Amino acid sequence: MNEQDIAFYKDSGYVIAKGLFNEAETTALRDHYMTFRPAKPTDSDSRNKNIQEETDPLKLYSRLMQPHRSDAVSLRWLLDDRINACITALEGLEPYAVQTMVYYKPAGSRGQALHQDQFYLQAQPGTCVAAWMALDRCDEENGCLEVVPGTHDIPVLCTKDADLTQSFTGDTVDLPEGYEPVPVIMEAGDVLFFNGQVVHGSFPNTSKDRFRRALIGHYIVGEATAVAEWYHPVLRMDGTVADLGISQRGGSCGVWVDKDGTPVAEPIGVETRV
Ligand SMILES: O=C(O)CCC(=O)C(=O)O
Repeated sequence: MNEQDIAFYKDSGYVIAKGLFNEAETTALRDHYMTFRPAKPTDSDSRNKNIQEETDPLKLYSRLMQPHRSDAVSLRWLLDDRINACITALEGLEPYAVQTMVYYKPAGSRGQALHQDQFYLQAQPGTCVAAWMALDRCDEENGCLEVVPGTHDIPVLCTKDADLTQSFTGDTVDLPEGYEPVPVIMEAGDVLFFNGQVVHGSFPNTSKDRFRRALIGHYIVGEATAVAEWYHPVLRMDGTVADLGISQRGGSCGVWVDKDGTPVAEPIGVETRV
């Protein structure tokens, strides 16, 4: 990360580290996750509650959650020195590592409705940071990640039901006029860093035959002393376990109000979806 990257992140809440992982590393990770994959996901897994149709491409390729807890390759990637150096440069302190996920997103699959990661992670104080690594080229056709500029320093917004014909997850947020998602075009090996407030998501993969695989790490800032229960154990970047508290969802959430013609998100709502 150079000074320009850090300035861009401070202004926008996101920045791409181009080619952070080389071609050989990226190919090895892609191959690894095509074999390290659970058998057909079961209905008893609440993460799959919106994946019911036998013909849904996500039935065979639902996302992997927390693979680093049983897989050394995922753990090594989560704690990689390059990722640590980027987040430390962007946030000023070494982060804690709390989650890995792998998205396969085969052709024809739905995306994930616009949301903020901090709604789920509840890092306190501060926020979380995602490292979203493209394992394939990602563009609008195969449902690349989309971010909403101008949302990196707003409160966590109140959530509502998402459109399940477009999204495999059920929560989304309202956006006022003037706030639009923009596609983040990435090559395999690029890593997008974004903070937990940035509203983001993805649209369906409309390609005929392209995967849109991504490896995602979630971190919380070094100032944090608590995070939601799902994200424990919390790891220091040297792999040792840190003793942080458990934070809860709920409480106040952001609602867009008009301030002299400009939409501003104020923490005056109450979150009921916990
Ligand atoms: O990769 C995607 O389509 C969405 C990922 C995402 O929103 C997340 O990791 O929070």
